[in-house]
Order: sequence, then C-alpha cells, then structure tokens
Amino acid sequence: MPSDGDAIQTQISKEFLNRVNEAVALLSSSKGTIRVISHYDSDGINAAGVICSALLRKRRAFHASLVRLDTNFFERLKTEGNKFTIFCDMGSSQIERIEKMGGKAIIIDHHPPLRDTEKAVLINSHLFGIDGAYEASASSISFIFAIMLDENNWDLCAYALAGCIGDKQYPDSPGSLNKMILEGALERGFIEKRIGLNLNGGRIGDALTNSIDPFFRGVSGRKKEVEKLLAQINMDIDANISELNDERLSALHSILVLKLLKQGVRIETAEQLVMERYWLTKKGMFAEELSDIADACGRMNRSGMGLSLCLGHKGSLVDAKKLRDEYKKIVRKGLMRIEKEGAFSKKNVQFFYTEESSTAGVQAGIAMQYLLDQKKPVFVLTPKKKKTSMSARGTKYLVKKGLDLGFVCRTAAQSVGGTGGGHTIASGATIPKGKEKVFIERADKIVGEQMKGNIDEKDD
Ligand SMILES: [Mn+2]
Repeated sequence: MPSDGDAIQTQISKEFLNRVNEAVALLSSSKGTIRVISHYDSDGINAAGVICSALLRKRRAFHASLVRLDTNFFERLKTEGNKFTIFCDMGSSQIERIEKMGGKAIIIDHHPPLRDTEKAVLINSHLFGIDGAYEASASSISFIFAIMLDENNWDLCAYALAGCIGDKQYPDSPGSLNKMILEGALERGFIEKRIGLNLNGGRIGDALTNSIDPFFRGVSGRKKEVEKLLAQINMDIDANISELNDERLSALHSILVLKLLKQGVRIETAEQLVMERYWLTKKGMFAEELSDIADACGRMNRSGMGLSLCLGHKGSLVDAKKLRDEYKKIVRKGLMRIEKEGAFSKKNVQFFYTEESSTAGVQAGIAMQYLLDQKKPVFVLTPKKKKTSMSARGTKYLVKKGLDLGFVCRTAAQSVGGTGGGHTIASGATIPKGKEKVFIERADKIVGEQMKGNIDEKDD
C-alpha cells in the first residue's frame, strides 16, 4: 500500500493539511457523543456517510441529522447542549451562530466562507486556494479528514466521489482535490475507469424504460416502445447491460444516439450517453448510480436511509434503490406530460407549469436537454397560495451565446416585487402570485438582449 500522506501531501497545501490535522487532534482528544449535522442532498449525505463511518470505526458514538441549517434548526441545537459538533456541507455562512453555540466544533465545507474562525476548526477549501465550486465537495474534504484520522478509511473514497458527482463536479478536473482522491482510489483498486452507458445497471429493458436522463422521446416510460427499439438491433429486453460484449454495446450505443439526435437533442448532450465512468469495485456499481440513489433519498425525505446506505447497511441498498425508482417515476410522469403538452413559447424563452415544486427544477433541466426547443431557455412555474416559485434552466450552448439566467431571474423578479438569482445555466425566483405574465415578459426581453443575434439558425 502506498502511504496516503505522501501522495496527497505533495499536491495540496501544507496549511490545508495542518488544518485537517488540527481537526483530527481535536476529535481524538474528545470524549462522548459526536453530533453530526449535514445537508440532505447527495453531497451532504455522502459527507455524513464518510464522517459517521470513520466515527463508527473509532467506536465513537454519534447522532446525525441531515437538514437545512436554518434558524429553526439552530434553535433546536441550542436546546441539545452538544459538547462536540461536526458540520458538513454547511456552516461557513453561519460562523457567528456556531461560535455562540458553545462546545467544540469542526466545520467541513466548500461554500465560500464569510471569514475564518478561532472558536471552531473550519476546514473550508476556499481558505486554502481550492475552489469549492469545481475542485472539492463536502464529501471529498470529509474524506481527507477520514484518511488523516485513519488510513484504513481509504475505502470510503466511493462516497467522496459519489458526493462530488452529486454536486456536479468532475472528479477528473485537473489539479483538483477530487482528482487527487480519484488517483489514489484508482491506485488502490477501489475504483476502475470504465467506458459505460449513462444508464442504470441490470436489464437493458428496465434501464431504458426507467431512464429519465437521458430521456428518449416516445420511448422512455413505455416498455413496448423500448422492446421495438431494441428489436431493431435484435437485442432482448432481458439482456444484462454489464454482460454485453463490445460489439453489442456499440450497436446499442449507435441506436440510442441516433434516437436522441432524431428527437432534436444537441450533439454534445447525445455524446454524454457514453463516457468514462467510475466503477466502484467493492460496491459493484458506478459512482453516478450511488450518487443518484443518495440524491433520491434526500429528495424523497428519506435522507436517513441514504445515510444508512453509506454506512454499509445492506438492506438499505435494496430499499434505497426502490426509492430511487419511485423518485424517477415521479419525474418521468412530469416529463411525459411535457412531452405531450410541450411548453408555451415566447420570442426568446419558453415556459410551462407544474404542480410538483420539489421536482420542478429537475424536470426543467431534463426537458431542456431532451424535449424542448434548444434555442430558448425554459422557465417552469409552480403557483402556490400567495407566491409562485420558478426554476429556470438553459444549456451550455445557450450560456456560451450570452445567457445568464441568474441575472435574468434576479432582475425580472425584482421588477415585480419578488426575489431571484442563481447560476448562468440554472437559477430560480419567487414572485407574488398574479405577476407571472409580467415576469415572463421581462425575462423574455432580457434574454433577448443577452443573446442578441448570437444564435445562428443553422448552428446546431
Ligand atoms: Mn456540497
């Protein structure tokens, strides 16, 4: 076994490692139950999985919660009187509150911090020149903590990678903390790079029927249509994806790419159907799948199940996979409705309504890539009692042509007395009910200005 310290130490700053060591020392000198608090998304769940597994192996008692760290939760924490708390994937913007909490604390985070602190050990990538948006996730920093605590924790790298994929980071991004973990994991045999289809493992018929991303128009969600499509290459729906030889795999790949291109998907999206992926050798699945399962647990309000999955509980995997399928079914239902009804089209934007606010953003993102007009960003509106919430999604292509949805949502929302903001490619807003029409008109105008003349009709 290569010594973990050397490989990592040569590439990341001493200051970062010193800070992690400080946290390890603080934990090792403590006694009693550790309070673990993490976010309920895939990165948060996987980070908690890494930390709790490491604590379990040290025979430390812990009490974990996967939450949104808001005022209510801080009130609850106040009443608990914890002596030692570890925050993951959060806490950097609530430093003051954490300082006032009393007790010892470690904060493991990759969101931009307000400042450093002396009253807790803040392991935030940004403080050490590591960009938390692309180079490190909470689960990958938690993993560094875990291997510094005990190098037998290297097997937990599966969760580190699943978590960073959950936060849309590329583990292979050069020079990143994620990449260092990936390389160490490859070297130790916990991960293999494999060219794989972006579909769940198991029977091909099920994988295609259940798939939401990629979404095959007229095929996804319909077993009969899947059967017909596969019949064109003489493939049985019961064939197991992992048992296909190269020739069969390539036939399958060709027919699926052709299908996507025929339905109007951009070539760079279709190309993502087959890519180099990370096979978790001890788990027998791809890191993306582990990430998806944890993500679904969080979205279906069962983040606890996601955590017990990350603690290696076998029964949880079966249950969590069922939950993942259930979640996909909800999203797929929404997508099949968009497929049938389409979106309303303005000059520069398109929009549709949905009642399921918890999956609205996901629906919009997938629909944008696979079902809707590729030349206009999409807005999905979810009317509630007094307000209407909104998610906006574009594509990399549109962003390249000047689209900044964060600006659009912020400006258009403010102009109607609401709030909004976010990233160039994905953002959101909340506006007073009844202002939807004005908002869409404003957004249409701003998008038109951002992309003025940049979209070439022939540029596909
Ligand atoms: Mn995160």
